[in-house]
Amino acid sequence: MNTGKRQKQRKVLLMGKSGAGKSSMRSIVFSNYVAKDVRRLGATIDVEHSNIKFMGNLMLNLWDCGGQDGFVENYLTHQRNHVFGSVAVLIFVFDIESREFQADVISYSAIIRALEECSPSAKIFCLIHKMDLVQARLRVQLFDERTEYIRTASESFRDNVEFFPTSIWDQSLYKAWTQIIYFLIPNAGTIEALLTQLADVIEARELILYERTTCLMVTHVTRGRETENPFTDRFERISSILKTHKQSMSKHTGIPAGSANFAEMQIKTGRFMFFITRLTENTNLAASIPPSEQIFNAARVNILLVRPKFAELDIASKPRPGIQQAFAHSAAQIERGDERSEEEGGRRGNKGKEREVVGMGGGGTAFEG
Ligand SMILES: Nc1nc2c(ncn2[C@@H]2O[C@H](COP(=O)(O)OP(=O)(O)OP(=O)(O)O)[C@@H](O)[C@H]2O)c(=O)[nH]1
Ligand SMILES: [Mg+2]
Repeated sequence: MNTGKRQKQRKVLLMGKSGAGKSSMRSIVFSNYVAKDVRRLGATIDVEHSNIKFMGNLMLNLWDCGGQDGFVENYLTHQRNHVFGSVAVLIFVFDIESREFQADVISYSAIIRALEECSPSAKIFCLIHKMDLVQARLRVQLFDERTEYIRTASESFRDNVEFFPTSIWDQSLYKAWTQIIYFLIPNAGTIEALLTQLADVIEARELILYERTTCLMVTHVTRGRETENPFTDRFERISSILKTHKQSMSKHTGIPAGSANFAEMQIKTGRFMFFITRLTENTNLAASIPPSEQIFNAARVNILLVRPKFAELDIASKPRPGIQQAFAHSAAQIERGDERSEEEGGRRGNKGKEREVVGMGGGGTAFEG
C-alpha cells in the first residue's frame, strides 16, 4: 500500500445515498470542477478510487462509494472488511432535500455499525448537504434538528462525530473540507508552530497557509487586532476566490486548471497590506500585515528565506533545529541597519550568492527564488 517511504496513506470513505452530492463535491475540491459542471456527472458505479497527493507527504486514498441501494448492500455484506477496514475518516453526506430522511439514517446506522466493527478509531464527519435549497431563515433550525437526530444514531461515535452544513454553491464546502484535511495532515502541529514563529518575525497580523492544488486552508495564525476580524469565514472565502481564479485563468489561457497558478498577488491599502505568494511546491501563503513598506519588504524577504524549512515539513517529520536561525531580521532591525547582520554575515563566511543584508543563519544558503 505504501508508495513512498514517509508518505502517510489515509483511507477516506465518502458515503451517503445516491444523488446526495458526493462525486460533485469531490470533483470540485480535488478535480477543479466548477459547481455548474457537476450536472454532467453520472451516478457512481460501485466505488471510484482516487489517490490524492496532499501537502507532499499525505496521500488521501479516497473511496467515493456509489450510494445506490444494491451497492451499499454489497459493501455491508460481501465487501465488509475490504470497504470498512483501515478507515481513517468516514465522510457521510446527507441530502437535506431527501424525502426519506428516516431511511437515510437507518442506512447510516448500518454503515456506522460496520465501521465500529472494522475501524473503531475512525473519525466521522457528517455533511448536511445542498443547504442552498433551504430558505436562508430555516437553515440553522433544520441543520440543528437533523444533526441531533443523526447524532443519536451514531452509536459509539456519537460524541466525536462532527457536522457541517454544506453546498457546492458557496464556500461552506471549503469550510467542511478544510476541517477534514486538517484532521488528516500528520504534522499539522509542527507546521503551525513554524507558521507562528514566522508571523512573529515578520510582524504579520495573520498568516494563512493554503494547499496549492485544492486551495484548501491547511492552517492559520492570527495575531493582535486581527483576532477581532468579524469576517470569520474569510479563510474559506479566500479558498473559493483562489479556486475561481484558477478556473478563470485556465479558461482564458488554455492552461489546465490544475497547473494555472500565479506567482504573487498583492493588495496595498492605507489600513493593511495583503499578499499571497508561493511558499513551497505544495503551498501558498497569504499574509496580512500592517501598512508599512518596510514591514512588507522584510516580510517578503523572510518568507523567501524560510521556504526551505516549510519544504522540509512537506516530506519529513524528524526533529530539526530551531527556526529562528532561518530568518533574517525584523523590519525594525533592517531599518536600523543593525550591526549584527554584518557580524553574522562574517561568521557565515563567504557565500557569494546570498542577498546583501539578509541571509540564512545556521549555515544554510539563501533560497534563490
Ligand atoms: N442544489 C444543489 N445540488 C447539488 C449540490 N451538490 C450536488 N448537487 C446535485 O446533485 C446531483 C447528484 O450529485 P452526485 O454528486 O452525482 O451524487 P452522488 O452522491 O455521487 O450519487 P451516487 O454516485 O449515485 O452515489 C447533481 O446533479 C448535482 O448537480 C448542492 O450543494 N446543491
Ligand atoms: Mg457519485
